[in-house]
Amino acid sequence: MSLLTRKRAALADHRSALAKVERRLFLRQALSFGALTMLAGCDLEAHDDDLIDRVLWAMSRWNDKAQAALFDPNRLAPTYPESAMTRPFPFNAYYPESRTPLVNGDDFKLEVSGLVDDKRPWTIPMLRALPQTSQVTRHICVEGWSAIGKWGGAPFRVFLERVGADMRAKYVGFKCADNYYSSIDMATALHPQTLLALDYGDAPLPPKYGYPLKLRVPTKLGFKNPKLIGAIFVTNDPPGGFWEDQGYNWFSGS
Ligand SMILES: Nc1nc2c(c(=O)[nH]1)N[C@H]1C(S)=C(S)[C@@H](COP(=O)(O)O)O[C@H]1N2
Ligand SMILES: [Mo]
Repeated sequence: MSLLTRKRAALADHRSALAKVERRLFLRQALSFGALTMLAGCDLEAHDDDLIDRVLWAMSRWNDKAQAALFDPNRLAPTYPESAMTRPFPFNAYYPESRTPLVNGDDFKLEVSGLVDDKRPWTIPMLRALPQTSQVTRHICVEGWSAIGKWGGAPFRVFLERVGADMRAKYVGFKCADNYYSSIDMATALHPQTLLALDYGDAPLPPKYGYPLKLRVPTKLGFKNPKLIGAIFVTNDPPGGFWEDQGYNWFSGS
């Protein structure tokens, strides 16, 4: 290989490392440009991948803390008139729509575990008996699209109060029927717009939008809105998430 070819190859490597960086880092929040420039200035070699990885994870953890500190528990996400709803509302998951699991609502039981007083499972009628509300908000996906939808259900705060959740715990985690999983910080769980959604539009969620239960969090990016929820737990151990564990920033406020 000529020197030029080798230099080009090294540069291509470096570029793909930076592309990875961009994919991994949270795009909408203040990303430390200086840090990126510093990394870009390094003479990156293939064997530095591990180091780059560790630096990026550390930056992302720092970013989580900054976002948590900046999060205003009373600031509301914008709401829209029903006429602004995107029709049809897009479907997205880590698989095609035809593979959406069909959950049987009749024998559905939501499991509740971790730092809560009452671990009794919840049926759909029990969830519907909670005070219901609805909102029209914008869903923003990291994949580069956003859409406005209407979700109805119980304020998640009310649910957490009913199960006697330890509100000083750090995280609430979710497990889904399609093996997806995610988690949010307690401040966001208690935010007035965070909904344990049972409805899309004015009807029960269709399977593709998460039947029977979805967490609608308008203050976070789409991937932190788990659909097809089967279990909820309260914990102080970082539960991570399907995309979060692959490098998407964990806090991911929108
Ligand atoms: N159970 C489950 N929830 C999920 C996902 C998934 O693959 N499985 N994908 C997430 C992502 S990336 C997005 S953008 C939204 C899409 O929700 P929608 O199909 O209602 O538009 O669901 C989120 N919640
Ligand atoms: Mo997404």
